[in-house]
Amino acid sequence: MGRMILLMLALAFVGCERDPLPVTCVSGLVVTELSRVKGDEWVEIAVVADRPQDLLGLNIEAKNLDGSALRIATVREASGLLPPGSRVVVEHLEQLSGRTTFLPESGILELVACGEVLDRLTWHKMPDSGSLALSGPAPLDPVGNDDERLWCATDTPTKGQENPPCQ
Ligand SMILES: [Ca+2]
Repeated sequence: MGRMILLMLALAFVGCERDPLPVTCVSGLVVTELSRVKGDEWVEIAVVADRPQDLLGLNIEAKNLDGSALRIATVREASGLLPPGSRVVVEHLEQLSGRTTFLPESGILELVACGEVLDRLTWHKMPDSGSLALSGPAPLDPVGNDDERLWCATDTPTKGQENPPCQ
């Protein structure tokens, strides 16, 4: 019995060494706004979990509508615990992914943590300036924000703040 516990402990240590991601996986996030302004691409994320979340280890993945050209931006620094209901902006997605551009004009964005897709969003036309924003009163959940009619292009982004209703 004692030997088995030792072995399990050893495996646990190996696991820690190889896996830089946190043991607790971030969850309960939805995308509320995104911008593909060249050199300053960002995504606004709302915390809809019932407990605070740290974005460390979150993968933000973008690809074309046909699934090609996958780009992955990984959050490698602790964000600190973000309270339920708060909004956070992850900036410079292009730099985080090691590319010059990140978000395609039409495509798919996924928030992925520990292999689980927390939210998936599809769009067919994102402007080169301003942002694409979820209409203010829209339901903040991973399914409720899927309807493209709830999203609108805006010249006045509200980075880190609640979105106004689409006009
Ligand atoms: Ca906003």
